[in-house]
Amino acid sequence: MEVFFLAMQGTVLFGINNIYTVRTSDRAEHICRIKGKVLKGCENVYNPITAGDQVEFEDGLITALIERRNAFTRWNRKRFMPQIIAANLDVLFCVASPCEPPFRPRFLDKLMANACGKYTDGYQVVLILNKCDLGIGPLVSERLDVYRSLGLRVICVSAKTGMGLDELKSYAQGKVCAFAGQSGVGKSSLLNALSPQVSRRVGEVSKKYNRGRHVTNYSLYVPDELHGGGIIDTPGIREIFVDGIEPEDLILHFKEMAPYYGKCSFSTCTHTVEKGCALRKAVEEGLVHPDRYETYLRTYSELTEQASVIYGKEYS
Ligand SMILES: Nc1nc2c(ncn2[C@@H]2O[C@H](COP(=O)(O)OP(=O)(O)OP(=O)(O)O)[C@@H](O)[C@H]2O)c(=O)[nH]1
Ligand SMILES: [Mg+2]
Ligand SMILES: [Zn+2]
Repeated sequence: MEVFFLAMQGTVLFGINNIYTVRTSDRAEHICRIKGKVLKGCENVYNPITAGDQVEFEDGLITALIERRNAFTRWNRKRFMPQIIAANLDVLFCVASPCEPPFRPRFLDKLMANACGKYTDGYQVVLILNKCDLGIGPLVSERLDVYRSLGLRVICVSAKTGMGLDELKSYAQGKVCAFAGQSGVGKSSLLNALSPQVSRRVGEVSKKYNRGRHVTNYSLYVPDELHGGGIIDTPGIREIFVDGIEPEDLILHFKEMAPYYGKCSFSTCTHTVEKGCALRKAVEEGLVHPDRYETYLRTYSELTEQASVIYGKEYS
């Protein structure tokens, strides 16, 4: 007798060593591998499938990836490929802490510019400042004000004391949200605090180096059974390299700089050194924060390096 398996559709909760746990709408979980060597549409990426992906599978084999609505990705500089971190999001929570590990605004600038990359239509970016129980110093406070002035929503919380968690919870409810950020800022602690049924491992921040220990090593989607949506916890990022942005378009990914696009003396202006550059003038006049512009310059130079590797393009 022949046995036929019907193709089913489900959401990827997590994958470890190319073995994926896929959840169907009846809440059953299925252990699956990818059929064949490479899944169609997943060529030239570091990892074909991630938490939040929708897939078709049959008899424990994933046969197709359903086209993503969007994804949070980053450029894997070692492998020269994009890395897909979380898929099909409504919200990306960029998580930071005021200290332990230190607040790194340039990292956040890049994380947020990256969040507007090519895959990322249609998700909100929100800044979560965790560990507020440790106090917020004046420098951190000043940068938070800069972010707020750009229209970015900032939610101050503490996974430890529970402060601000109601606001975070009500914002997240019914949405697919992912936590992204440096190691040790408390992404897994926040997931544990918001989803009492979960107890993900959390790790001490190294006293010697004042940074996290990269405790989480794979993305995990925890669906919210009651309200729909859910939370994706992701591994800490040491350094973020933006993915899917052409160097000449980078200016459009910094909200306050975008209005200067096309306003410079030269139409090919890279906004790095040129005379008659409208963005440089805005920085000089104090209309654009110099530190954010510094992030632009560094990211531009990384992107041109990336483009020269991928396409053999040369930028002056
Ligand atoms: N004081 C304080 N400590 C916190 C808070 N949230 C988390 N921590 C601590 O910060 C450390 C790191 O927390 P994790 O949740 O493992 O951080 P993570 O961002 O998931 O780190 P990776 O998985 O390595 O990316 C742990 O020692 C937590 O107990 C908080 O709100 N306040
Ligand atoms: Mg973690
Ligand atoms: Zn310019």
